[in-house]
Amino acid sequence: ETDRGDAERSGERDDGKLVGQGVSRREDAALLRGDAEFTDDLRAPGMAHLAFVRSERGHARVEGIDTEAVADREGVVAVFTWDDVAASDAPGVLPITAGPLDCDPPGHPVLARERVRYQGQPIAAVVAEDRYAAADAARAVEVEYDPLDAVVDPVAATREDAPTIFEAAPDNVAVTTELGDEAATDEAFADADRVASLDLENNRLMPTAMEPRAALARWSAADERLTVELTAQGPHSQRRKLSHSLGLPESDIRVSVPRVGGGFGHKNTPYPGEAVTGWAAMELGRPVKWTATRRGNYLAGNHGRDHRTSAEIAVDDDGEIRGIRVETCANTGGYGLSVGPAMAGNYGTLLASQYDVPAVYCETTVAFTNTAPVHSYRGAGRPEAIYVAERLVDVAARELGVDPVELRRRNQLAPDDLPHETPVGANYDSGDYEATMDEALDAVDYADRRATERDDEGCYVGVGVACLVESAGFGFESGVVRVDPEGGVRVYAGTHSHGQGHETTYAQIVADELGVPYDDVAVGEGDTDEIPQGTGTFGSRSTITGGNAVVESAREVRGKATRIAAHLLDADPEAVTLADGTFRVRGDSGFEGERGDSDRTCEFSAVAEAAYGPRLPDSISPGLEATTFYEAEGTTYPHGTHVAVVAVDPETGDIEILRYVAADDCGERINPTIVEGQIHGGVAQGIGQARYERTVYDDDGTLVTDSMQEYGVPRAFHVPEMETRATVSPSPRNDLGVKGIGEAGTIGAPPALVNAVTDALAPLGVRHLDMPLTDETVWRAIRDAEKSGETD
Ligand code: MCN
Repeated sequence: ETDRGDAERSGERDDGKLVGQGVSRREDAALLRGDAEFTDDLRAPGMAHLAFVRSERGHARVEGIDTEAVADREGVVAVFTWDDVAASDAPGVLPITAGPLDCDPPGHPVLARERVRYQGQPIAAVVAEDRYAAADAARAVEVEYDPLDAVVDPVAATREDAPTIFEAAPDNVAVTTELGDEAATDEAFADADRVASLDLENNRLMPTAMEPRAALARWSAADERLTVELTAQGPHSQRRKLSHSLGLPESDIRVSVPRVGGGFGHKNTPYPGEAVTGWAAMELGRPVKWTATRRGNYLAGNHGRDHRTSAEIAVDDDGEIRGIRVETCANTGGYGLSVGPAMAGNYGTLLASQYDVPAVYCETTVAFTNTAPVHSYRGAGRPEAIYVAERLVDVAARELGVDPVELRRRNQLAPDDLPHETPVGANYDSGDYEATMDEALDAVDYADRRATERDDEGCYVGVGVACLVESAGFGFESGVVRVDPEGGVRVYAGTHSHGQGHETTYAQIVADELGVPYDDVAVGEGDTDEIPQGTGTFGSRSTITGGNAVVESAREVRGKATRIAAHLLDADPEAVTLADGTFRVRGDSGFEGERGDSDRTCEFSAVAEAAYGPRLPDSISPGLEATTFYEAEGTTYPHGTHVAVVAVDPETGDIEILRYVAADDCGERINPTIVEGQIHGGVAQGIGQARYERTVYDDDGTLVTDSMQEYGVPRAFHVPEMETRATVSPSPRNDLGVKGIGEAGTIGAPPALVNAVTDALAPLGVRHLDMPLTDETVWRAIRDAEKSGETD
């Protein structure tokens, strides 16, 4: 089914191809009707339920765990602590996947070993006949703590007087990384006419997927095999992590991922919850299910961002950017040993944004603190980097007294400059950055907006522009195209959609490539038994890697199917074409079989049947399927410009977003409607970061914002109408010409909004405000500015 409205808006192709059309998402009907199955919907005969006893302390020695009182309770099956795990064959520790660190801390134990390092860390697991009995019993387990001093701020954690979190890292530094040439950058700064500087905080966020994490594990004694159904962004990487923690070979584990209600990066890392559920199922020999509560998810699910940055930009009076110098301290929490430190280390690669900056230097210190682990949250380092760069450009423009758009224009890389290697190691592939920016500026009538300082109600009006580049396409991916004897096509990929719509877009890609109807192509993801290996969905990588993997497999299947068809049609394979599921012999082939005509046809289903039957010639092997392990020729760099127009009420500090325009370029768009949806969702989350979301810990490591009452996730009415525009610069680094789009919105929105609000308040002398820009923050800034104006 094609939604013509969307398709027309997005420029439907007239060559009949599905790629490029706004086909409606096929997964939505089941999701909207409530028919889709999520992990918590699953049941297994004899299933028991697991609940965690979580640390209520941010930092403490665990002196005793009194499980006796609950062990005999009705319905309680077992209570486990670290001692039980240690007595089993399982290593019981999560893998350290952070890349090289400057220290050698112990891995995260699945149940606490003598010490807890963040509030919410699992200490014991209670398994009971039902979920309520498990939760009640977990609450009744008494833990005796010897409290230790805690530190929650990353900068404070690196000070000499800070409590030590891991003996292996006495200074609490996980790793320090440098990017770029320090000496060359210092020189550029010394030579430049001016230097503008900025201290800023990238606020800590808690990913709030609608569905909390969950797992259902079954141990088959007969097969000696563990099956875990869970919430994840990549089944194969979860299998690898479980294999590590449980001491089982990967081949003895099947991971199956049903529908997932959002991930945003936080369902991609190893956790105690899933590992302990698997371990308990093996230990008890019966199925065990665990579903995190919202509070449990907030306490112990990975968080995102949390950077403290001092940044400087060197510019000449004519507006040429000479250099960018950045020092960042990133929080990685109590056990940030997964992607967090690596992500924080790599974030500097995008600090040049869209500009030709000759010298960039970035030093990042990643610090342990007594907070939940910090890892990737939608954007994973890119929003942090672009926020720094785009705020710096605005501040520099203000100091030079030039229009921020003109300063961007003066320094933007031109299409002919690409490919372009930045001083911090990014290698941009393609794009017309200025044209994309102009799309967004035209849409908001930039010049008019800029001329308005206050509206009729007395509100300050501001325009904020943010140009962005992101990197996408990491690692390999597998793609299988399998045709059954009846002609049904089944596509599998190692990625896993958790809201992105792969079932629709992969079917579009394969239907085009194979020449069969869209409805004949089914797409499956998420089962390690269906597809041997995979990397997963994160970093806006799926279309680039999974999409191109299924294309290559479809091409191979089409080639073989054409050879079989040629045999059946008694024709030269070169003369056989396939469209809409029918093979035809081209009339001008000059090749005539015994039927003597050129209108010979054969259905795809007949070819499929022949592939598995006796009609196959000896020269062609049976079967009709292909597996591809695909790795892109290089990273792709999607880009865009987001523009926000705001009105700030001086009486209340309220910000009204009058216009929000996102012009993005993700190369060839497989499905413009889905692309638009991805931008909408990302912008909504970016607005959340810019305006509402603030994670607060007390000094002792207690999470204050541990529910949706305290944590400001934007509601529908907080998200304005937004408009999307597109430019298309195909990536030369993969056959589909695609780049990623899953994170652009979260990258563009925070700097666009902060630039807009600081622009609005510029007449008052407000230069910078840290996110979130709550009404109170803005109101105080206005009041302070007015007061100091009075004093002046
Ligand atoms: N697409 C397209 N044309 C392109 C690029 C993408 O049509 N040139 C389509 C894709 O085929 C896919 C969607 O857009 O249907 C997103 O594709 P892509 O950019 O490849 O990103 P991934 O599929 O790898 O998704 C990851 C990305 C990330 S990193 C986060 S975090 C995120 C996001 O996607 N989390 C999400 N979008 C989300 N959307 C939902 N609903 N829920 C989440 O948790």
